[in-house]
Amino acid sequence: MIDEAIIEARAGNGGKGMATFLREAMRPLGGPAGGSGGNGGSVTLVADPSLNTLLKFRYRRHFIAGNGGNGARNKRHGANGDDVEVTVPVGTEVWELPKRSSGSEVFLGDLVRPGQRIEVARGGRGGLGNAAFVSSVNREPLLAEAGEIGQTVNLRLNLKILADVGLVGMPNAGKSSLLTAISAARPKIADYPFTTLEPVLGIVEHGIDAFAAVDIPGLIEGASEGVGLGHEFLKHMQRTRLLVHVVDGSEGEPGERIRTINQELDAFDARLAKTPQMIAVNKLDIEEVELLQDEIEDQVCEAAGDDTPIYFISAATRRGIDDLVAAICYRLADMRREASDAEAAMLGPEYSNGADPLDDENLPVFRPRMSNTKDVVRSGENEFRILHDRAVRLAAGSNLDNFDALVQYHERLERMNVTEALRRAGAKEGDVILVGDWEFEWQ
Ligand SMILES: Nc1nc2c(ncn2[C@@H]2O[C@H](COP(=O)(O)OP(=O)(O)OP(=O)(O)O)[C@@H](O)[C@H]2O)c(=O)[nH]1
Ligand SMILES: [Mg+2]
Repeated sequence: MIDEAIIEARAGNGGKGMATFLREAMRPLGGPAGGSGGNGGSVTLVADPSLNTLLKFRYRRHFIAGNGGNGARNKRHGANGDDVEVTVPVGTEVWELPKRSSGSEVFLGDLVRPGQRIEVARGGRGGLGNAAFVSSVNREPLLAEAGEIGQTVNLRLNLKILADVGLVGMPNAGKSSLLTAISAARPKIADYPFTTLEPVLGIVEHGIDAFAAVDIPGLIEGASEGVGLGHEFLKHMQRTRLLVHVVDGSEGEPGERIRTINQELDAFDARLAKTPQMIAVNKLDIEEVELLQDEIEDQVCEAAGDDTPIYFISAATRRGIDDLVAAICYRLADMRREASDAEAAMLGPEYSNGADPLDDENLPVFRPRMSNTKDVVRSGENEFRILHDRAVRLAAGSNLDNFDALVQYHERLERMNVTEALRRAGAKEGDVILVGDWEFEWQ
């Protein structure tokens, strides 16, 4: 199963605003007529319940949204760039990789509900054309803005299966047999350890109730340190609400085996070890299991604790299976009732209440963080560079060699508080001010 992928999402740049004047034969005065640039397209991840793995990202890793079109004459806006939607399986965690090797990953969000979205890279806004700068004091604006650069992010997608119930236990205990008995899933079953090599999800229906269960490879002592198939599958247990701990009743020392598994869960994640459990002692159809039932129960109870319910089942003959499924449903219903509203929204009761999850207005929608840089830096002894985003874009879209344009630019710097920032940074008359490719003297 492919449950991790690295992708790049690149949003589109905003289009450039235009600085131009209407010069028609019949209208000698004309007027500023440069249109604004269109917005760059964004890249959004969408949770799609029809996907089960991140396999598709093996073949495609780059997702690039369209650039905004440039503004044009006659106040014509540039077209907006095309957005890109990338579908991912429900249960995908999204992490932004650091831009520098020294940085750390940033968690962007968790797509736990069908239809849930995360905008991971926002398109740049289009630059304003000079028509947009007309005001009562400036009827002939010469300025226009360059478009904003779209965000580019590298993401690590980590799929953690979302299931209500996780089946854990030693190899050969009968976890896959149990999943087969209770759902339409058909995992491989065989008489040797490590039959199951990757997680299998099944939907279990019980009357009008239903829940999702996930079967993972068997665990053995040292699994949390990589022994056997290791712990890499345990992450799929982290979001279950209930563990059904399957024990082979026909093997000796059931209590010891339960303790071993619980120690491995704890070594992997202490919270996982606190997930409520039910014990399913399997293979009740074998005669000695039935004969030793009381003894087994005592040992299991001692290892698992008094408040952990114990069920005797036979996945092979289905004996005890209905009782176990009913008990799981009751338990889950109790938990849903107990969970606070906020938690309930995250846990996703959509399997049971038939509500359309897309209708949920409380669905969290994640947005990318906006970078926040300084407005001004000192770049030399008598030299300062303007970093303020709008000021930089305004300079890039304009011709500051034109004296009138430069005067207007200074007025804008004042309004955007960049003048103040320059003063605070220590700029004095005669100092050199750099902005993008432009350079002028501070006055
Ligand atoms: N007699 C009997 N045998 C069973 C029962 N359930 C499972 N088995 C047998 O036990 C063996 C292991 O079953 P699986 O369901 O593959 O066990 P598992 O826990 O998924 O094993 P791994 O995937 O290797 O961890 C198979 O030979 C099954 O036929 C049962 O209720 N009674
Ligand atoms: Mg199995």
